[in-house]
Amino acid sequence: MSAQAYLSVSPEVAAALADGRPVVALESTIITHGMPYPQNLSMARAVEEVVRANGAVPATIAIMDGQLKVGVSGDDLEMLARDGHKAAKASRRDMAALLASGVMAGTTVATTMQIAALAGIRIFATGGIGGVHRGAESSFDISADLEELGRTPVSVICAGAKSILDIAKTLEVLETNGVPVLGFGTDEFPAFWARESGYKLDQRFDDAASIARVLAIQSDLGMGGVLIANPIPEADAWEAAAIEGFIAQALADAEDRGIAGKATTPFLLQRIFELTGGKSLESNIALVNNNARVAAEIAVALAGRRA
Ligand code: PSU
Ligand code: MN
Repeated sequence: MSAQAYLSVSPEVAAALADGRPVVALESTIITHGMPYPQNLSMARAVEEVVRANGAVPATIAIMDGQLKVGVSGDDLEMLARDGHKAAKASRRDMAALLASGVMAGTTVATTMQIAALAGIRIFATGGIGGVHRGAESSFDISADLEELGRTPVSVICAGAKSILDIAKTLEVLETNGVPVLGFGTDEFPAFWARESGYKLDQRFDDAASIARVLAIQSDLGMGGVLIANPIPEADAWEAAAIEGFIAQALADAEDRGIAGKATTPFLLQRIFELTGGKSLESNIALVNNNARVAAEIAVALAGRRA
């Protein structure tokens, strides 16, 4: 069988793709492992509305019932959000086993990119990507997201990487993997909750049409993914110094409890949520919506170029 045989694309998404209309992929680890219930469900629904309001069709992606599902909605979306803590977190290497067992799983940036590419979707909005963890020189903990960006031709719109990660090393690995990092209205790589990280980018573009032009050429060249870094809106942003204390505390707690491997990112997000009294989640939701808007604008511009 071909990989396509495991794909299950919703009628709405399939029709949009067949007509060459703009589609934006959305990940589901952010639902299952990135946010608590029920805020994760309202976020998942709201972000789809933002994509629609900006002229594209949303395609939330997950692994369910032994299928790679593209365009998860209704009861399935609700189940994913409600029972997400029991669901698996699907990285690239988990896919075959999860398809065999039929276990429900949220898809990470890496896995969502893979499935989007299989379905023919080129644009994907998320919150933040995984990266090189602090202390990676001893733990070797580097997210599979960075490899996937180098190899899979899907463009990811994110708000940078959280400073729970080592941002300098993350940018180095992106360069090694040949991943273009384009600032959207910024000269700096943003740090998720904060608009600035202190690390300059080589490429800046200020509108969706200019980004779409780069993506079209990247595709003509037969190259891999592109990372588009879109800072959190000013009104929802934190000062880097204000969040750093919470991050340091969360990292210390993770070490005390011996948290490692794929549990690390979800643990840190949950601890920061608790330590900020829920405020980190409000900012997280705001930046995801902002990324969905920009992703839809880019998808519309790209569809316009092809027409
Ligand atoms: N960052 C967030 N929320 C998330 C994630 C990252 O703010 O939910 C998820 C994404 O799905 C990302 C994954 O692809 O965590 C990275 O996990 P790891 O570090 O285990 O590769
Ligand atoms: Mn890891």
